[in-house]
Amino acid sequence: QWEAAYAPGHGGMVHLFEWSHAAIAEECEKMLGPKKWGAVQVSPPTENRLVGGQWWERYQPISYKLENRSGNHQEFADMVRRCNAVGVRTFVDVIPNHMCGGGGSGTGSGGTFFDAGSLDFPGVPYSRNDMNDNNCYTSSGNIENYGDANQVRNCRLVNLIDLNQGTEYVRGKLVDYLNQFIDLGAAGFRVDACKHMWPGDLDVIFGRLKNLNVRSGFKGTERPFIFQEVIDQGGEPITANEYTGFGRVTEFKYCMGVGSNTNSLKHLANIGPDWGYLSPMSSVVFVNNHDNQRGHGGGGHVVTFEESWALKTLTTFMMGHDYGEPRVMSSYYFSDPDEGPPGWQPNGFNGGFGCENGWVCEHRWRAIQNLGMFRGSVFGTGVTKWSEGWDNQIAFSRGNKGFMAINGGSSNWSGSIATSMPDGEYCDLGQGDPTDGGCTGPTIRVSGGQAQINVPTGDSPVSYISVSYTAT
Ligand code: QV4
Ligand code: CA
Repeated sequence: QWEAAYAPGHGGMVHLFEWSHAAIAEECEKMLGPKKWGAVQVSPPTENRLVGGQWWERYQPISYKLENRSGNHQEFADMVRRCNAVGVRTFVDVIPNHMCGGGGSGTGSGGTFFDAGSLDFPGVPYSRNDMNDNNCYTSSGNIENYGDANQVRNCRLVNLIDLNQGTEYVRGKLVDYLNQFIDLGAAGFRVDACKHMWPGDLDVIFGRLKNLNVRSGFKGTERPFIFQEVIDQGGEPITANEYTGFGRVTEFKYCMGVGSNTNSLKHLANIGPDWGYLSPMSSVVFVNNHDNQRGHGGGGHVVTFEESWALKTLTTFMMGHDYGEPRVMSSYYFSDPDEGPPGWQPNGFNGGFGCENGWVCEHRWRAIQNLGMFRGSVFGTGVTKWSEGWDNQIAFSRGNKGFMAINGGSSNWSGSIATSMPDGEYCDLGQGDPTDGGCTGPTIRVSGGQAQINVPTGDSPVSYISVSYTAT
């Protein structure tokens, strides 16, 4: 459950945070498919508690019915089908650790009644016996000390009603919850709050999931791609390594690792296990995520869209380098960290380099939008011919399949750089788009193991080429 079943030539995932199912379906057809991104991570599609429109209310499940502000069951199914049709996989954000915050009662985003005081969720159904309260020994009932693995797993995370994944009944409900997405054609899961569940329970639950759906175009042997959210920045008894036996794990150290080297890109050459990180096969990597871009979930300096220049160089590096399975965050602007998304959806893709009306759309930026094509076309190769310029500039090849140059300096970087690419004239995917046999922007010529580069500084300080996108 470690390999993403990406379509051939596709690579990398984009987190379209808070996008509706209908808007994602359109983005797959107009942008992610043609640009050959591997997958989209979607916000939790299941019924949630209505707290006040904050983004985080979606992390408070009421039932496993597909209905909330992103859309309903039919819209979710339509999205997955249309994305698969253009070679883009869907990864679903799932929340098996808990239900909503304790206290009060009401109806969720799908109209289902719940009572969070008496721990009654008739929409599943779950009741008091399915919860962990009896296994938690803190006085508040919440997690009070991250130094005690038992309470981290059996007590409530910020008062969110904690499910007991140790019982057959709860396991069965969680397996059904995840299998419904596989039936609809989804290809994997971002699993929320795994630090707060016992690894042995997760192993059982993931092991019972169906293979990816043949009727959605999968081979019938592929397992769902599992990546688990475990924030391990050291210093706690629970480690990310406890979870790598049955899926990948989000490598949060990577955010700080790249974020603290924006002015010394050359140090990133061997990022990975040499830095004490998870093995390449076990990790999902990202420059920032929906939590740490707004001060939730883990400390340290992370680079976000607010530092657009650094985000472009680091995202290009992440998508080009061979360590970990990369995820690109696509955000909306906010001034209050609790603030929900704009009340409308992003404008449709028309070849431009962002979105309007409050959406950032990092994945559409000039420097970033063609990275899916690059990643998909260098699959199976490692980093070769690493080289460095004089002013925070790096370049490397991916065997004989691709080459990239990143200009973290303050002036153009031009010259002749060693590469393992074959001779040819290639479309510079960081500066323009491939057309039938050509390119809308500059090209890069490779001859005799040398690439002639001219990487600008400014809006798109990166150049990347692949054998799949020639220009002659
Ligand atoms: C508050 C107090 C509690 C108090 C309670 C009283 O904090 O101490 O007991 O009120 O009712 C929201 C509020 C939070 C509130 C809670 C329960 O922000 O103040 O508790 O609801 O009502 C997101 C947000 C949380 C939010 C949660 C549920 O980040 O703020 O809580 O959604 O709506 C750790 C974990 C890691 C986690 C990270 C944030 O190890 O797993 O914290 N990350 C994931 C998600 C994250 C999500 C959750 C987990 C929970 O990425 O987005 O939390 O699903 O590091
Ligand atoms: Ca728990």
